[in-house]
Amino acid sequence: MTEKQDYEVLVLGAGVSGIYQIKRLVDLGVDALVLEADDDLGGTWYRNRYPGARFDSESYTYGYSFSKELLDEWDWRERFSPQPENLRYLNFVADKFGLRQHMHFNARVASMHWQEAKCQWRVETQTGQVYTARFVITGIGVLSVPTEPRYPGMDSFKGQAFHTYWWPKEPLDLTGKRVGVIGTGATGIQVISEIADKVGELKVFQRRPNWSTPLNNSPISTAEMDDIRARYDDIFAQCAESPNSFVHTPDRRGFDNLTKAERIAFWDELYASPGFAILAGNFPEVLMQEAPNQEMSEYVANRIRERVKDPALAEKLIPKDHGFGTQRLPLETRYFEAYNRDNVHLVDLQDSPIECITQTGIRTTTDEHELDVIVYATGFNAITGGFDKLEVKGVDGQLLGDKWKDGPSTYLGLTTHGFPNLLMVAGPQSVSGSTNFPRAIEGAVDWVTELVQHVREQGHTRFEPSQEAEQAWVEEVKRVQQKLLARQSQGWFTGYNSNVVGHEVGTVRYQAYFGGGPKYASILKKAAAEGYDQLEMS
Ligand code: NA7
Repeated sequence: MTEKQDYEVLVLGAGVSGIYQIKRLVDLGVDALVLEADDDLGGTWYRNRYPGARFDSESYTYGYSFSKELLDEWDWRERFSPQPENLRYLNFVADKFGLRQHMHFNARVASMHWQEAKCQWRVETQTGQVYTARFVITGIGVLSVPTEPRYPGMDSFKGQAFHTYWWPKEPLDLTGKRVGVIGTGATGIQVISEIADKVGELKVFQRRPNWSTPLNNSPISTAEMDDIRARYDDIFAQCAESPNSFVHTPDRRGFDNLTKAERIAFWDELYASPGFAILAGNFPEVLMQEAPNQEMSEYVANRIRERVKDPALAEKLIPKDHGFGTQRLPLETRYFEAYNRDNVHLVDLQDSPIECITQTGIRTTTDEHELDVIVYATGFNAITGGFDKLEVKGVDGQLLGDKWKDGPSTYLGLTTHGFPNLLMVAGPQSVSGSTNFPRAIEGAVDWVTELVQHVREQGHTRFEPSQEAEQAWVEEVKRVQQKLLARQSQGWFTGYNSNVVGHEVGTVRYQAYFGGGPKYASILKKAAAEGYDQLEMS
């Protein structure tokens, strides 16, 4: 029997986005299939198995909100749940709603070509399997393409070496091992904190330090979970009103209306509060204006100085090149205390850059570091990386890669001109890269699904955004980004990645919409209410 190849909708990716997307389509009776590159579902939570991987979002704001039954049945055990539990949750959802039968695994899409005459997409996997579909919806994630440095000799290392994204599935005993971690972003900080007291010796290769503040994780008791369950409506309503879609809302008392002592007392509270309170519950001025940002940065620097015993080492861990919150804020659990341990050593790459990887470790300009394991916590080709890996050919054979050569260009982060019937959940220039991810994608999946329904009901077969609508959205994305102190930051939010050509220092890209969840939701709602009049349909 030959396998069915033609579907009305193909969904790319069985992560957080793809799971909800297929649920909505199946409920509507749409003939749809998910193609997943990996051998199982879960996306980010399937892959990132490194020790310490966990939510920075309160767990109960990360779960899906669409099903009361699901909310009733699932118990979160920690305020910031770890990766194994998160993967278990996504499997629970897929199994509960029978979604696995609508997924093909080991189906890494290599190319997607628009066939105008047939008004359909021709999708081919790396193994040569061909599918066709009227609509394609991507749910390929914002942090799904890991990037490694390009140091000479990387292949010659005789020990174990891997990117955190590819941390081995089989248990890895690090007891007594000499481990090197390159990178101190959110991932590096999680892994370093977790393994510091488990390895023989840990060397952290830091190029630029990041600001980082306590996660303040704690278990969730049964009674607390019952209370959370009773408040789910309020919790999700609170997220819907918060710019970053967390349970934290900015403090609008006015930075200058308080004395410095009052501000510090407030920051002491935030420093001891869970999650992103210190970012999302802070004064908005901290992220928008130089002087408040400097005062806040100095406050956090002093907290680091209190926690790291060696003053010279503390200074090396304090960022000097960017202000607090202007890059993605990693949250930590005893990260700074790790450096007080005798078996943990910071290798400052600003003093002695890496020259090469050798058979036995890492050579810097001044030292030879003998290692058993090298961990590349070196980040991702964020937000647009998943698209760069696909050969997407639109109208008249235009390549999406060519169109987006200098940065993405979309209408609402969901569609792009010249690529009909292509919808992107968590696409570039949406809020998915800049807010609490599941809150953003639920809104996007709902919008996308309702659009597909609308197109079908109107008897149309093709749509794409007008060039003018797309241009207007790109201008809005730029306008908002230019208001933030983060606009020049060397972080993945703004497309920086030293390991990807075209993303190095000095290149500013407009990859995400920073206007906040509530504003974005209202823009989507308006677009739908106005009959999607910015989309050309036929
Ligand atoms: P990030 O935040 O992009 O951090 C990557 C880190 O790796 C950062 O410290 C980089 O230093 C460092 N890096 C990257 N390339 C190199 C080379 N070639 N040499 C030395 N150091 C290097 O990625 P994460 O995985 O930590 O976090 C990504 C998101 O995943 C995170 O925000 C969460 O949402 C989940 P640099 O700053 O470039 O000097």
